[in-house]
Amino acid sequence: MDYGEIVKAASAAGFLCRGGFHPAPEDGVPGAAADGSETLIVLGNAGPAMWRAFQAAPSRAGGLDRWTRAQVSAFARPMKARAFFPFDQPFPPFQRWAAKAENLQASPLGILIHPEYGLWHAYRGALLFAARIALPAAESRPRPCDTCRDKPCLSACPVAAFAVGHYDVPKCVAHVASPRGTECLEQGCLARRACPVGLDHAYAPAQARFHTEAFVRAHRGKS
Ligand code: B12
Repeated sequence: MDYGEIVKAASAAGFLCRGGFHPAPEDGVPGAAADGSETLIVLGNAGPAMWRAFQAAPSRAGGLDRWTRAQVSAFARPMKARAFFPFDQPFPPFQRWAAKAENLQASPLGILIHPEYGLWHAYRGALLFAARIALPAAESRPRPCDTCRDKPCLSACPVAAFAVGHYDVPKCVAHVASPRGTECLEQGCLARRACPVGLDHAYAPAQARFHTEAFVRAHRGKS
């Protein structure tokens, strides 16, 4: 099994391979060997490709997470890889894994920023292989936020829910679920949309609305 074959299988299922690494104990990959002899590959989406595959799937009525689990499990099985999902509990540290796999850093909003995709990407799974697979070197590129002088992401939220290192979730949810939050609900988070990086990959309104509604539902379910 080489990285190129995994990239192809992931792409046929609607996902992007987002790099990988050879886990050490401090990476918190459940059940991984402690000696770095195994490989974790991170899977995700950027722009509209995964959304199109999901919309075309007859099983989409079961929801994005269930569809993701079925798609990823189906291609992981013949490769004898163990799959992890960002929505499983307890939450696996996906942002930590993704940051290591692709050499990414967090934006002031807390979301990892990618030099090309900006804030318009997310993670859908990770595969653990019981072999040390050769990986492409993670590119070392500067964090776009370091040269972004005005940081419009930090001033675009109508209820100032974001500050560096802090995200006021109850304030955000209350606004998005209120009549004044219609634009956030229908077009996606205004702070995320204010970022000038990767705008070509921004989610279209239907996808933005789907994720925002899921976010409001998920948070309300817990409160
Ligand atoms: C719980 C959770 C939430 C909670 C609380 C977030 C918070 N304040 O911590 C809620 C429901 C509010 C939330 C909201 C959103 N989330 Co969220 N969330 C998660 C989840 C399921 C678990 C996070 C966790 O506890 N991890 C466990 C710890 C141990 O892992 P970790 O990697 O070390 O933890 C890091 C994060 O907690 C991060 N962090 C801290 N503060 C914040 C604030 C924000 C906004 C984010 C995104 C991350 C973040 O810092 C930690 C150290 O790196 C992750 C998936 C996952 N399994 O990681 C997604 C995840 C972090 N969320 C994600 C996203 C995109 C969002 C949203 C921006 C969009 C959405 N889903 O609608 C919204 C924000 C709302 C908006 N204005 O649009 C993405 C981020 C992708 C990226 N590019 O980095 C993830 C990775 C899910 C995914 N499938 O890709 N989220």
